[in-house]
Amino acid sequence: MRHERISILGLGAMGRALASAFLEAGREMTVWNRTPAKADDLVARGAREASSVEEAIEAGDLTVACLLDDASVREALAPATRNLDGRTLVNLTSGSVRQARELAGWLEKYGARFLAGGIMAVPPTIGTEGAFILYSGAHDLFDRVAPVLGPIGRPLWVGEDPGFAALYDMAALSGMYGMSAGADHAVALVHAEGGDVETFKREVLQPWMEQMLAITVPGADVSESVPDEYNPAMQATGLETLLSASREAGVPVDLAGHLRTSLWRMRRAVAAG
Ligand code: FVH
Repeated sequence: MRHERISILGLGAMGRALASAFLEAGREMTVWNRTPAKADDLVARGAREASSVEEAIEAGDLTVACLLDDASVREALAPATRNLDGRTLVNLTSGSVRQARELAGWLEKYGARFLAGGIMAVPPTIGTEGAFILYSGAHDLFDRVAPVLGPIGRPLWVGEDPGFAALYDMAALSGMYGMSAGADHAVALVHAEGGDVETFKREVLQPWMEQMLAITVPGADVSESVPDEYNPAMQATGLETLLSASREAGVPVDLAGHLRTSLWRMRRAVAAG
């Protein structure tokens, strides 16, 4: 089976970035979007516009869905179930582990082969060196389609379980949001106590986060994975000090919800000896 003709369902910010990267790589493209006007620029650059999901699926060796959420994927595919037999669908729409597993089962019922995906990039970084895309599902299918999908970002297979791409995607997002919430909280604290936010960001926060990111990503059980010098009791006390410093500065500790997760893990580690 060839996988060189690609159809894309969904031309939001991400779908358009994906289509654009495929076009630049010389792939034969068919695009579909619920609101047709979003295809104009891609059509001017050589893509073909399908007037229905059925037509898009028929036109591609491989169909990539990148829609708002799981419900929109189900809604878009519902009229096309008869076109799915023998087709390959890659879903790059964000969703939960359960949704990915259920979609895999549903597509299998209609004879389609399926890879679930998670995009570790934002539209402007699609196709750039740092971009990578998580895939889960049958390894033989991944091996076949990975070279075709390469132009949008480095393909990374994370397991046979179709839910794993979503699992790692959501977990990585949690890390990212925790990091941004931490940075928001840090800036709010410096601002509240009259510090110079720009200098703090540039000379303290950024180099500190870069240094720490390299060494402090913990294991599943913090008590088993912390190095000796990373004393959980000291960390728990430090986190409590940080929470009281925030209260003193009048910065809501809700901004630092991630600290409570860390504190909970440290206390468990202390309790476990
Ligand atoms: N953009 C980003 O930074 C992130 C990066 C990580 C991955 N996400 C996920 O990618 C999915 C799409 O995101 P997007 O940025 O393209 O989102 P929008 O620009 O809002 O476009 C949404 C598209 O979905 C179509 N759509 C919505 N509902 C339906 C429906 N019921 N039936 C068919 N299509 C639907 C919408 O169509 P229209 O409004 O233009 O007619 C857009 O094509 C998403 O899962 C992110 O979490 C992006």
